[in-house]
Amino acid sequence: MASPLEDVLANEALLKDLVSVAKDAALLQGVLMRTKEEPNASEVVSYAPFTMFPSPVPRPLFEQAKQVQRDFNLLVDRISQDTEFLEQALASTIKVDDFTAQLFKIYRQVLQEGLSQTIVLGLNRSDYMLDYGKDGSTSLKQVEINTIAASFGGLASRTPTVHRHILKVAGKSDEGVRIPDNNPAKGLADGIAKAWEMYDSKSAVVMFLVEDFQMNIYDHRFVENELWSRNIHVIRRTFDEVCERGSLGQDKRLFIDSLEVAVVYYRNGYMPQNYTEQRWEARLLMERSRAVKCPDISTHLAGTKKVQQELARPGVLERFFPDDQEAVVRIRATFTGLYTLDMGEEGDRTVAMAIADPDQFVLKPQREGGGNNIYGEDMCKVLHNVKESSERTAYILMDKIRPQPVKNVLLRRGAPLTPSTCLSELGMYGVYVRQGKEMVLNDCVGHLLRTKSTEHDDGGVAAGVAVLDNPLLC
Ligand code: GSH
Repeated sequence: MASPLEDVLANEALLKDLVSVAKDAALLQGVLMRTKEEPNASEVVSYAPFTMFPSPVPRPLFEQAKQVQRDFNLLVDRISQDTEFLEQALASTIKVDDFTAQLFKIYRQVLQEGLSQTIVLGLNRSDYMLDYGKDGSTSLKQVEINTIAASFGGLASRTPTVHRHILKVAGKSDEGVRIPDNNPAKGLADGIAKAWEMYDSKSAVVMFLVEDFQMNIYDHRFVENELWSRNIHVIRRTFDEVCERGSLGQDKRLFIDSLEVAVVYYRNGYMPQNYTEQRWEARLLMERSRAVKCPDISTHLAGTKKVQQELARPGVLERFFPDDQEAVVRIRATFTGLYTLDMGEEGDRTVAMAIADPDQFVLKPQREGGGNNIYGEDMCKVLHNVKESSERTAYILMDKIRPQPVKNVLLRRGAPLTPSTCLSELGMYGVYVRQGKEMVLNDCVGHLLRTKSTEHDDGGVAAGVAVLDNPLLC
């Protein structure tokens, strides 16, 4: 796609001048990350990787993504309450995928014990690419929905100011108005604050469940500080700290270091390597507790790839929206082809189809955190190896979405200054709070545009592949 900033991108001398303007603007706005060398110290930090310029996004597709977010919030929330559906959808996956099986074990245990909390808090991000059709049309296609640790809402709240400043210095101030305002940090905090308020204990805290290595801490801090500004006490604890010092008190209230926890906000716990046997115990402890979990175990499961694939089957969305055909149509319009690899004829057809034309598809395991998908020759190898065994049901197959490449400059610590051919992914942040049967909050609270070089098939910002960006609405 032609960028409206093509003249600037071709001007080498200007780009050189803009590099330090851009990096300093990011530092001044707090678009920061800790370094790999010192992931747990704030003594020396760097800018979070970002693009020099915003990337073009058609306004109607941006609006479509915003509008469908409330439907997705309802969908995720309804799936999380449908035990029969989750059992059926994940039956084949949990036989072969240990991670999903562990999550499912906790889910069953919590169900059996009976839910100890009726307040549900969902903070998610639905990610899309803009598929460029052979007829020249562009359409919004969902990549996935992240129901746990959906990140970068904090930093994304500050990047519009950075890009507007860069455009001004580049002599393109007029373009700045096409960058939409964005404040997911506030919206995510609104959701957490609502759940905290409904928990109804002034002295209880919000606990961010964090990693051992916390490079992305500033992203968290924007949300934390929004909560502190409302006089909500926030603590940060790791799984190991919960293992050592967490306990359940009366009525299954969750305590750590003598503090009662009203809300557990998971920014960790979405990958197998986040867990040890003890940490699984800690996850179970938190899930059994009366604290509001974001996400609770059923909402975590609702975000799996297998569920995403099952939703694309005819009639399944209708199950969740029996009286709202319009929501079904809005959601379905964002789906691309999704195919089962379950044992049986349908799964056999999927294998054959993928091997015959690997470039059209992506093979996805049940993993979060980026960089797990399998493409091309590698996909064929994996499928050849697993096609006769139930191991194949650990994956789903999806049509490859093909956005139009755009030129941009990716600014990353230590990387050379050269314009790259890039692809972008647009995410929308969804926030909802439910108590029992009543939805008390359901909103789209902002967006995230991430851009990566076309050299990489897969991977987000946390995985070190994509960088932060902003839409330039056109
Ligand atoms: N633990 C880190 C944090 O909490 O900031 C990273 C969490 C993470 O990787 N979250 C995924 C995500 O939103 C969803 S499970 N990734 C976006 C990206 O890396 O671009």
